[in-house]
Formats: sequence, C-alpha cells, structure tokens
Amino acid sequence: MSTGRRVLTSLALVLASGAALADSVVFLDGFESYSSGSILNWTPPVSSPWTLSNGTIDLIHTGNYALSASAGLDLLNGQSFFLDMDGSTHQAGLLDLHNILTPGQQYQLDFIVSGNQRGNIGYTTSDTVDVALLQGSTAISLVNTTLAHNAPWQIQNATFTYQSGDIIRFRDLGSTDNVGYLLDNVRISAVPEPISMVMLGFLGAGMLGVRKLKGKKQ
Ligand SMILES: [Ca+2]
Ligand SMILES: [Ca+2]
Repeated sequence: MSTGRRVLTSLALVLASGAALADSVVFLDGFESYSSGSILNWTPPVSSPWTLSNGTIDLIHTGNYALSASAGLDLLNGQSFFLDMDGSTHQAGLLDLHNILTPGQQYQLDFIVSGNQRGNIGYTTSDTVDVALLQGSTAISLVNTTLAHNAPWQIQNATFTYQSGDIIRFRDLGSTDNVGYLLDNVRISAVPEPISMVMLGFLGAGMLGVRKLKGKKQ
C-alpha cells in the first residue's frame, strides 16, 4: 500500500470509529421487562440501577387506567410499559439512576414523556418534568419543562459530564394527586471525543510525507 493510501485509510478508520462511538448506547430502559401487568406503587428491583425514595411511581401497562404508550416514538424497546411519575400515595417519588457510567465521560441522555393524559377528568391539568444531575449536594438541572395533561409523547434530551458518584434524578415536581407525567425509554449514549489535535497533527504530517514522496518521484 502506498503512503498516500495508508494516510487515507487511517483517516477513514478515524472517521469510522467516530461514527461508531456516536451511536454507543450504554443504557436503555423501556420498562418492558419488569412485570406482566401494571403495578401501582412499583418498586424497582434491587438488581436494577434504579432506586426510588420519598414517594411512589406506578408501572403502567398500556390500556390500563385509560393510559397509552407512545405511538411511533417507542420503537427502541417495546410499546407496552411506561411509568406514571406520581404514584398512588399522593406523593410523587424520586427515581434515581446510578453507578452505570464512567467518570469523566460526556453523555447524552434521551427519554420520552407525555402529559398525564387525565387532566380532563378532574386531575391536574399539567405536570412538571424535572431531571437533574446530583453531584453531592449540588443539583444541576438537565431538563425542566411543564407538560399540559394532553401533551403528546415527545423526546427530551440533555448532555452532561458524569463524575464519580453522580446520580441522575427524575421527578414530577410538586405533583401529589396520584396522576403524573408519563416516562419511557430512558437512554444514555456516550458522546464521542472530537478527533484529537494529536491525530490531526499525525494526519497533517502524513499528507506532507505524501507530497514529499511525490516530489521526489517527479
Ligand atoms: Ca416502554
Ligand atoms: Ca399531577
């Protein structure tokens, strides 16, 4: 292989590896595998990376309680189960995700949410989706948005850099009427590092070498 072709092959490999990293999903939970039916005041199993405190959430199977999963947005991990983030004890719980990420790495968090779907039958007409990165006693807001009860399923996302011990906390801010926003398909992907300056320098030197070789041949 000529030097020029080697340099181009190296560039192609670098670009290809970047494209692969952009799609590197490190966590995905569509809540499909926990139960065969709805569970009010659901407790995540100890074997899961989730913990729940200070209140409750419900695991809902589509069709129960007049609730439905997303149409078209839930393709990644099934369309049956999702969470109602204000359970059935008049206190919305704190749902925490921890110990699944690498310190120092940048990540993108995606998830889908809908309004509570029942504001038209006497419950709150909106709920606030609040997601934060807890670093010790500091809370960094990742998503804070208020959804009308009839807001359709939609994607929310945020990027963050994970530090050791950080917790990602989902909650329905201020909701105490047993009817909260609906959550599904929590996905975390590693954000690829940009091509380093060292690599660019290597490529530049390689291209310079090609030019010199061509110059000698002429
Ligand atoms: Ca689901
Ligand atoms: Ca509510």
